[in-house]
Amino acid sequence: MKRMAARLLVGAVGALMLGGVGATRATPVLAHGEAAQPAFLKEGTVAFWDVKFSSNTINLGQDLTITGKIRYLAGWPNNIPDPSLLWISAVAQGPRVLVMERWLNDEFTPSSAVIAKGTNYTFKEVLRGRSPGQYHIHPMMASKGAGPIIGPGQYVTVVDTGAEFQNNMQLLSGETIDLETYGRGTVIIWHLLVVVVVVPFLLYWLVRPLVIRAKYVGQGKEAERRLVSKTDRMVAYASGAAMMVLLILGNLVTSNGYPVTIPQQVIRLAPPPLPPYPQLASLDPYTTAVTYGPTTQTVLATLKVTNTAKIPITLDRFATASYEFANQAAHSDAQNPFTVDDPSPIAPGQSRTLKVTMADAVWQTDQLIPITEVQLILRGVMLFKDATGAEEPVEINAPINVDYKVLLEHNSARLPQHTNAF
Ligand SMILES: [Cu+2]
Repeated sequence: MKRMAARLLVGAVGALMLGGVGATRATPVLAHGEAAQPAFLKEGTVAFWDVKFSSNTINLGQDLTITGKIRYLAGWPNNIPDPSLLWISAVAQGPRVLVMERWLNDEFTPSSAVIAKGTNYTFKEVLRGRSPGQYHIHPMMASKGAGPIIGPGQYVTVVDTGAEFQNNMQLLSGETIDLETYGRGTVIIWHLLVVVVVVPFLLYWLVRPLVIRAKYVGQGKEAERRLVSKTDRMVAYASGAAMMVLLILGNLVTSNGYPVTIPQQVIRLAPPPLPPYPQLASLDPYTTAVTYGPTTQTVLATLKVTNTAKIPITLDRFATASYEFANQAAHSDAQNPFTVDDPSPIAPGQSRTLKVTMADAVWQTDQLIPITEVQLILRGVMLFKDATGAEEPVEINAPINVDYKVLLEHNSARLPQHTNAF
């Protein structure tokens, strides 16, 4: 009896450990792990700019609107399937907000949207505060084949008003339900019933000493017969039968309880195209040169720009991953500024070689330069602006020349130094 109790204890600990492995979460990293995503994925897929949050504080149950512009880059990485479907969503630390509305190109898009690379879109999403606290929230473009691609995030505080949060919805039958609590009792009861069948089955097998069973195999055919006993078979049949009864019962109870249902709808909406952006600038891809200095964390981009508009233009911003770098000459308060060697406007028809210097720690801290990847490329959108304020996003897709000599010296400086004092 004592031995049996010990075995059960070992089994229970084992079950807890198995459960624990599944439940273990990665050590929290800064924000949402954007830095851990490979550069080709975050820079080469979707560029975000003009992302705006309507507020940084909302009450519980109140709405927040995120708007912005995106481009599915034509230079989409060739190791990811071409984009075809988009589901607009948001990232927060768990289900802290609800997505109430999704809009693409000013079209209400409650379903997945048909999209294509090399295309610009505008988006809007309405989020509702669901649980009080402060959360880092990003717009997210869940793209079939590429996964969730997140845009610039911001901290949002959901203020506790003391009221209980409700997510009411009227059904087609006229009945109003609260999605927060609807069917909760049913879910709990069915989970418990399954646990009643599954946990004893798991414990029954977990208490078997594994090593002794492995020894039977080593001892040959005669001993092997002891691996699965008559009782083992009975337990398996009984558990299987109990599970079958539960499934049939579940089906009957549900179809009787909810006689009128419709299947979940699969609708794919192609948004109306955006009015085209004005043609302001072209970049010569063959003379574009990008170098990166690892110790100075500086990207130097040499771009041959031609003004294809009828009025003067300037390079205003550069959008890549969830960053929007801005020309210091026009944005003195920019969070991620860059400088242009000649900030004066480019005249219509004129071609000029611009030297753009982007000195920023985020190149390294957010691993934006794909030093360890097979495509050492800078990708994103250069935003050109004319005197009227009109803008054109122009894609850049240029190989990066990393100063490896400096990188090697930088790395060796961090290695333990040899001494010759033998
Ligand atoms: Cu975040």
